[in-house]
Amino acid sequence: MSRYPQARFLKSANAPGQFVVDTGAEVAFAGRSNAGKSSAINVIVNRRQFARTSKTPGRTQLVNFFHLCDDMRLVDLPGYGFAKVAGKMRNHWADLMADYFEMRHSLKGMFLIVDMRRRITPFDRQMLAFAGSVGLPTHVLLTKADKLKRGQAATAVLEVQRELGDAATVQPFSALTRLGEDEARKRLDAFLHAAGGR
Ligand SMILES: Nc1nc2c(ncn2[C@@H]2O[C@H](COP(=O)(O)OP(=O)(O)O)[C@@H](O)[C@H]2O)c(=O)[nH]1
Ligand SMILES: [Mg+2]
Repeated sequence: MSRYPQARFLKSANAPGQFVVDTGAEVAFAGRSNAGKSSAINVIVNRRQFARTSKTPGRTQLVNFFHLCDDMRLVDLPGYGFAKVAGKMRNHWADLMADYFEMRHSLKGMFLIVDMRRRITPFDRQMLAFAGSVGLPTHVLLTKADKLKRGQAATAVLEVQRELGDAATVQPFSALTRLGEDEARKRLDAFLHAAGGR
């Protein structure tokens, strides 16, 4: 059963004027493209094709809003293979992200999806900087844990934890084996239900 039985896609936005009404609470999901963000969202929401995996060209460069329950939302942020983005496009992306992080009162936390084998990339540092600039708590899912041996996975978690320090909490995750799904949902709920503003 889905943990969020009413979960549904709301709308995609390419400009701040298109964002959904800024009430209630929302948590943003960010990740370098191909890190496994859509797969992680599908596991957490417990719906197979919720946020489509890979190949949905139209939606991947937009801010996608999903209703979870009551006045609570999950927001799928655009992720780039950072180096590949041409100048103009990257500027548009950076402006859109800056606007989103600065203006959203309902934004309560960020999930950053990181491929455990690649560790923290420049894209991830950029997203951590956006979150840090507005005092937003961040939780890192080190995903694709199934691709590493257990010891290597544990080392990756420790190293990333050490690198990020107080900037984020970190957990191992796998969309394939569903490792870490309960911990991830708990953190998502904690962000959504956190009292007060940031
Ligand atoms: N083995 C493994 N593959 C994964 C995992 N998560 C995602 N993938 C694969 O990685 C690729 C990119 O995943 P996707 O969720 O589309 O990444 P996104 O671009 O960040 O949304 C797809 O081929 C997925 O099947 C995981 O936890 N384990
Ligand atoms: Mg995706």
